[in-house]
Amino acid sequence: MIPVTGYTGANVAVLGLGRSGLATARALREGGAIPVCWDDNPAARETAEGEGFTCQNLLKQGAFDDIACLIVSPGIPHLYPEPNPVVAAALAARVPVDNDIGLFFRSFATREWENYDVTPKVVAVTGSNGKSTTSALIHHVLDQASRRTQLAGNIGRGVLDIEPAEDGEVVVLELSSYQTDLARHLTPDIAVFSNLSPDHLDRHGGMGGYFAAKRRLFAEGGPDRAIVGVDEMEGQFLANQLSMGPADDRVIPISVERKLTGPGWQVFAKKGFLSEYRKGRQAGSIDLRAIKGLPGEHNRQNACAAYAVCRALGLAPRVIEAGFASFGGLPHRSQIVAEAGGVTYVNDSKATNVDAASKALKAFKKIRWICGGLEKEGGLGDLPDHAGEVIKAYVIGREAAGFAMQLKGVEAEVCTTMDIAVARAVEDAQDGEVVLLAPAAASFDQYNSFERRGEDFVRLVKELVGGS
Ligand code: UMA
Repeated sequence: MIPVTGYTGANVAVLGLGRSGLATARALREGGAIPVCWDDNPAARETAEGEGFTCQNLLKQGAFDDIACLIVSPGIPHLYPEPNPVVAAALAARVPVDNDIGLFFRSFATREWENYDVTPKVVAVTGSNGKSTTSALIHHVLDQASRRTQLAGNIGRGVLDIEPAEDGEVVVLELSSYQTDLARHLTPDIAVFSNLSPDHLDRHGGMGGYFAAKRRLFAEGGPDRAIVGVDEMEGQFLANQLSMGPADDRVIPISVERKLTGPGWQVFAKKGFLSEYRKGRQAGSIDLRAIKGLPGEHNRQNACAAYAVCRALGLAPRVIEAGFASFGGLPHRSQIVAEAGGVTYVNDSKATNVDAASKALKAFKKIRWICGGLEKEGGLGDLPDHAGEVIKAYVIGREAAGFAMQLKGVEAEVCTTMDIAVARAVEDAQDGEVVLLAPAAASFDQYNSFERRGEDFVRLVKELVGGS
C-alpha cells in the first residue's frame, strides 16, 4: 500500500468503507494518521472494525471538531444532486474534503526516489467510454515490454492499495469523473481524455459540470503530456486550451474520425489502420483489424490513446503492436472466450444497455446473438437498426417472450435461461459465425451482477465447445 503522508497523529474521517474506503483507512493508518471511519451499511462497519478501525457516527454534534480532513468514497455524492449529510457537515465545519486520489498524489513520491535511475511515472486515463480497456491495454503493453507497472483506480482497485513504486515503474490509473471532481491533488505525468458523452449527469449538475470534473485532471497539475480525443467539441476545446499551437507536442490529439495533420504529434485511426505522425512525418502504423482483443470501431480510440501513451513513455511502435496482439481484452467486454469449429464465442455481458449492445453488434458479423434480461427504461429502443448482422437471437431473462417481441425483423427464439440459449446457439452456429452475449439489459432478474452472467456464459461455452 501507499502510506498516506502529511497527517501523522491527526484524526482523518473516512466516509464509505468499500474498496476505496477500506484501502484509504489502511493507508492512513500506515502513514501514522488515526482513521475515524463511517459507512451507512452496518456490515461494512463490521468489516472495518474487524480490522481494528474505529467507526464513529460522523453526523453527531461536534463530530468534526477534531478532524483534519474528510475522505469521501467516489460513489457518495459530495455536491450534486445534494451532498451526503456527512459531507455537508464537514463543509459547514470548514473541514477540507478530499478523496483517495488526492491522498495518492500527495503521498506517492518518496525520498527513496532520489536513488532511482528513472523516476516513476503516473498515467491517468479518463473519458466517458473505454477508459477501463484503455488503462488495461496500456498496463498490458508495458508489462509485455518488461516495464514495471501497476494498474488501479476506477477499474476496481483502490489507488492507495498499490505497492510503492520501484525504479522506473509506471502506475496506470483509470479515473472516473467522481474521482477527478473531488481530488485536491491531481498531478499525473501523462493524462488521457478519450471522449465525452452524457453520463452521471445527476452527480455533476449537468453536462458542463461533468466536463469540468474531467478537465480537472489537466488543469490542476498540468501533465507533461496530454492525450486528448478530439472527435467531440469538448476534446477540441480542451486540446486547444492546453497547447501553445499546432506544433506544441505536449498535447497529442487522437481521432478515429479523421486524419490529423500538422507539425505536432498526433495519432489517428482510419479504416482500421492506426497512424502516428510527428513533425509532419509518419512515425508508426498498426493494422488494428488484425488485433483480435480489440474488435470493433469503439476499440480504435482505446488503441489510439494507449498507443500515444506508450509512445510518450518511449516504447517503439513494434513493441506496442506486439503488446496489442497479445491483449486478451477485459472480461465481459467484447471478450473472445473460445474459438471452435470456425465459430468465435464472445462475452460482452457488460453491454447492459442498448447503446453498449449496439456497439458490440457493430463490431462483429454473422452473429448469433444472446440477449435479454431486465430491460432498462425505454426498452430496446432503436436496437434493431444496428442488428443487421444478426442471423438469429436467443433470448434470455424472465421476460424473454416480451423482449423477443421487440426484436422486429430478427428471427428470435425464446430460451429464457442461459444454458438453453448457449446450447441452442452452439447447435446452430456454422463456420465463420460469432456467438455473442450482449444482453442489452441488466442481469438482476436472473443474476446478481453482469459479471456473474458473463461467467455463466463462459462456463457453458467451455463445457460445450472447450477453450480457445
Ligand atoms: N455508502 C455510504 N453512504 C452512501 C452511499 C454509499 O455509506 O450514501 C457506502 C456503501 O455502503 C459502501 C461504500 O460506501 O460500503 C461504497 O463506496 P463506493 O460506491 O464509492 O464503492 P467502492 O467499493 O469504494 O468503489 C469505488 C468505485 N465506485 C464508484 O465509483 C461507485 C469503483 O468504481 C472503483 O473501482 C473503486 O472505488 C476503486 O477505486 C466502480 C464504478 O461503478 C467500478 N464506477 C463508476 C463507473 O465506472 O461508472 C464511476
